[in-house]
Parts: sequence; structure tokens; C-alpha cells
Amino acid sequence: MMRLWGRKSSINVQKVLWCLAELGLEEGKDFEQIDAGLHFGKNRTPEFLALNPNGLVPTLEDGELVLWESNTILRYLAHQHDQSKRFPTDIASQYQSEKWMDWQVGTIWPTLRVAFLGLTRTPENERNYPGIQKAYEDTNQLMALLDQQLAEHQYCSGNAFHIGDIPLALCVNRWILLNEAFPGQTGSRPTLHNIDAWMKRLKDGTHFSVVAEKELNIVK
Ligand SMILES: N[C@@H](CCC(=O)N[C@@H](CS)C(=O)NCC(=O)O)C(=O)O
Repeated sequence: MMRLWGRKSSINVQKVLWCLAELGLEEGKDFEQIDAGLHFGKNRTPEFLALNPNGLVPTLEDGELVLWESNTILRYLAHQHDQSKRFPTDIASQYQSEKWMDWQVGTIWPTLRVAFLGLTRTPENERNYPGIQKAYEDTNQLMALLDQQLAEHQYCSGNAFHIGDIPLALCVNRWILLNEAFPGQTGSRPTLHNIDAWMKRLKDGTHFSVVAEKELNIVK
């Protein structure tokens, strides 16, 4: 049985949980999930640091193999555990998907993260509100770029759902929730119709609901 370390409120753990659900892998049967990180702790113990020296979640154990970096874990799961061929394997779809995963981790998340951490993990009297608003506005621009791309395809890598949709959709989910929770601090959020239609497709046609946050985990 695989073992997934990480609290379910982590965006990066959510990526893995969603992917496992898409692959038909069940908690308790195919994998166990251990709450770790934030108030659960466990991620700074010698046992955990031996698995992941960063002390971060998610961390996945599959037999002797130990992996960290959420997007890499998705790639591994799709490669190794996709018995039902849930994800396309043609080279174009795969690499379009790869492209968006790198864009998520290298471009949009570092931008949105400033606003996210600034509002949900920083005490009120220490928040840098101009910096938070700038980060949110920059995220709006990046979301507009994603929206344009989605005008041409149903999913980020073409006309079928792929692992690349997972990290992006979770960023969109947080972008929306952040604005709902802190409208005065983020500034306005544009309505982007192609993103809305894509999110609806994901909600209707995938296991998005296993991880969909209804509200943000705000640390006071
Ligand atoms: N690039 C890493 C980032 C992992 C990361 O930053 N994880 C956060 C949660 S989203 C974490 O472990 N924070 C410490 C904690 O929860 O205590 C990945 O994609 O897996």
C-alpha cells in the first residue's frame, strides 16, 4: 500500500489526492494518508526528514521509492498506476500537460502564493497589503493568459483531461476563494468565461470534489 504524507488542506497534497482518485486508487485499500504539516506537525521529525529533507508535504512512499515535489508525484502516478488509461499518453498531450505543470509551479503559484500566504498565514498586523494586492493583480493577468488558451481547447493540454489540469485548477480554486474571503484586500477578480467553463467541466467530469475546498484554512 502506498503512503501519502500530508494534510488535506495543502494545495500540493490536494493535487496528489485528486490524481489518486482519478486513477481509481482508494484510501485504506491502495494508499494510506497521514496528516502532517502545520498544526499536525510530524514533518520535522528525524523519521520524516529522512524521507524528505525539505520537511514539506506531500511526500509519497511507494514500496522502496520515496518521492516529493507534488508535480513529480503526479507524473509518477500517471506513469506507474494508470491501469485504466485515464490520462492520454500521446506525446503532444503529455508535453502540453508538462508545460502547464511547470508554468503552475514556476509562474502562477509563486505569484498567487504571495497573496495567499500574506492573507491566510500572516498575522493581520504584519500583512503587507500593497504587496498582497499587487500579487493578486499579477495573478489576474496570468489567469487571463490561461483563459485565452482555454478558448481553443477544452482542457489545458487539448481536448482530454490530463494531470496538468489538476495543479492549475487548484490554483484557480484558491484564487477564487481568496477573493471571496478577502475582497477588500485582493482587489477585484475578473470574470474569465473560458476558465469558468473549464472549471465546470472539471467539477462535472472528474473527481475534483474529493479535494474542493469550500473555504480557506486561515491560520490566525
Ligand atoms: N514544491 C513543493 C512544495 C511543497 C510545500 O511547500 N508544501 C507545503 C504545504 S502546501 C508544506 O509542506 N508546508 C509546511 C507545512 O505544512 O507545515 C511541492 O510542490 O510539493
